[in-house]
Amino acid sequence: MDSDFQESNLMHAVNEYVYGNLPGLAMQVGERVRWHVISLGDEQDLHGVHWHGATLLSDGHRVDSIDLIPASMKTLDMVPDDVGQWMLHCHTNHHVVAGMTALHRVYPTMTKRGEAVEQASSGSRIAALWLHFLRAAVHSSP
Ligand SMILES: [Cu+2]
Repeated sequence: MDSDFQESNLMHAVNEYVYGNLPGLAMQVGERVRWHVISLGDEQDLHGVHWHGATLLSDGHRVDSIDLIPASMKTLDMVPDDVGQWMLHCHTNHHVVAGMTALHRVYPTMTKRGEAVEQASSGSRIAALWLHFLRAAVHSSP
């Protein structure tokens, strides 16, 4: 079978969700967030993971994107400082076109009375988020 045709029938997902529909990537300003990112698959699964709206520490380097080769994992630390809804996605063109995007939401820190605080004191908790970057065949009804 033609390899381009095969590729056209694959979706590229983050935790099995595509096109920004992955729930649960929520955090507060100033919170310490640890991201564990994993690439599964074969030589087709070379990912360039890019976070918008924040930077991360990876092996002592301040980054907003990383390379992720197949069968590998990286751990990165983030302290978000901008409220908003931010995209994270793969930079490999045919992956992002086939769905490899997600959104992470950064909320303001609230006081007990529900008022937003400009900057949270860091270190309140560490949130661990796991992301799996993989592709899967499109299933269709017979
Ligand atoms: Cu990718």
